[in-house]
Amino acid sequence: MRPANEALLVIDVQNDFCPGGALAVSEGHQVVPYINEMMLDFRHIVLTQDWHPKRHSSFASSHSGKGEFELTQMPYGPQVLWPDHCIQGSEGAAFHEKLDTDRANVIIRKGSNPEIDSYSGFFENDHKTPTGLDGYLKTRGIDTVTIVGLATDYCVRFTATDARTLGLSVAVDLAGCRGIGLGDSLGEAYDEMRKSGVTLIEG
Ligand code: VGL
Ligand code: ZN
Repeated sequence: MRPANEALLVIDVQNDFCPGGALAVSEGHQVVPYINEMMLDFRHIVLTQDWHPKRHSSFASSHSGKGEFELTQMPYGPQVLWPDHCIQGSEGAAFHEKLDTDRANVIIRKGSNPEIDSYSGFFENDHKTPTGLDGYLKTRGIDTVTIVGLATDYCVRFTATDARTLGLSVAVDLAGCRGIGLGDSLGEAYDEMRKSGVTLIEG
């Protein structure tokens, strides 16, 4: 059993990021048995859930003349435009049915503000507006996190680098992650995570 200062952060293991979903990550569902097994080893477990209102500004369908996976400029910086996904209350936003959600101590929902996307479990994409997860971990005496989930190159990456910025010790276990892969997004994610002091555990 891991000590009480450690938590497992399980990022966005939701139907829309699994094969058949609106923003399917190839082999996304394969992380589920691995993560269920890992959860047995941790005293603190946090799940994040991507949770968008309809017509969210990160959806290509909310921008006329823009296509899915195109880049656009938002007031807070560049933003990839995604297919509609993880709509609040939809089947696509639900956790994968085999994920052992009963073991979670807390579920952080993110991406609910229509004007701004939120990849990280800690901050919205303005890198300023907190979700409250930092406060949760600090008040529970947690200073070390292991991160798994979907997708390696977006929500896992930004959760990991924000955790480092907040002073946590961070490992990403790649056997429990799968990526989207737009251009070199995966290579860039590995570089940025390494540069910020994240330990990458090779899958
Ligand atoms: C994610 C793109 C859009 C993720 C969420 O979970 O990595 N990616 N929304
Ligand atoms: Zn999203």
